[in-house]
Amino acid sequence: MALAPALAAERRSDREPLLGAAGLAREATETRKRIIQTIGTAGLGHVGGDLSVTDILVTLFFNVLAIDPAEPMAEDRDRFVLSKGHCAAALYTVLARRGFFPEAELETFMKPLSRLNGHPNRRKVPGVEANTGPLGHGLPIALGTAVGAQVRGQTFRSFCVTGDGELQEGSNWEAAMFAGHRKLSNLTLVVDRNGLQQGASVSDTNDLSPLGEKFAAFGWEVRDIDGHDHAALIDALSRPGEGKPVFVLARTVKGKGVSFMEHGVEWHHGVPSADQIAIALKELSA
Ligand SMILES: Cc1ncc(C[n+]2csc(CCOP(=O)(O)OP(=O)(O)O)c2C)c(N)n1
Ligand SMILES: [Mg+2]
Repeated sequence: MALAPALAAERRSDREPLLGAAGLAREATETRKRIIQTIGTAGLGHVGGDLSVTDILVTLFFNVLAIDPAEPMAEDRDRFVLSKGHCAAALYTVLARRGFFPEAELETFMKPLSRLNGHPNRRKVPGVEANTGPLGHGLPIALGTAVGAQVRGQTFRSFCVTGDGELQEGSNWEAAMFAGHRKLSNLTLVVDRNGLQQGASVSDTNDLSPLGEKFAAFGWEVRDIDGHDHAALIDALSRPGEGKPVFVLARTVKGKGVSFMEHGVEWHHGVPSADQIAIALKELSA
């Protein structure tokens, strides 16, 4: 098989980031408001995990990723896989606000004939790298892109975001083992460590602890951060690994930003009422 031509030394990410930490904080607030409105309109969604992953996604798309909405499938783009595909509303909101498709389209989320399905589809939505939803598949896909880049000498980076409950899926550990073996410094996995899964805490269900130590034992460089701190996220995400894949243990709060949703297991896929939406938007605007 012919190998891809060598790519220009300058990566897309050598361009200036669109937003710094302060701008990301403002963008994350607007994104959270839009997610709540989108889920309210749809009457469906996974608001808790959307709000916990918002800062991670906003930092990736507005600061870190080498991507271009005008050329979503450019060969040298960074690859980003949202493995926790149930949080499609957060991904769509960030993609729309980053310019991949019109923001008004978010109003069609989960409506009949909309391309904004409950789980993201790469054949329908520009900027979606992989079809996800069944938990445990995103990391193996991102791993494959990173191995491909390593074999072909391509310079793009590969990123994946999983949930923490999702890490109970065995496929992740097979991928983690192989990434360590291949010393894939071009691969970064972020876990949205909100401590909750569907209907229960992760620690009560199948405890992952000590999570950082497990990834370190698999040959990963571990960066343990506050997953809502934009400066920490920029630092952890923008540096590739030093001869190892990078595991960003992003400590987050499920339902982050809305007082009555924070840490609430019922908000995994709870849908706010009109009154609750009004309170949430007011809190986020304060
Ligand atoms: C293989 C598989 N099993 C079950 C589900 C149903 N499901 C959707 S989200 C979820 C919980 C995920 O928890 P976590 O990974 O911690 O996500 P987050 O807290 O970020 O929402 C489950 C069990 C699924 N999507 N895929
Ligand atoms: Mg979780």
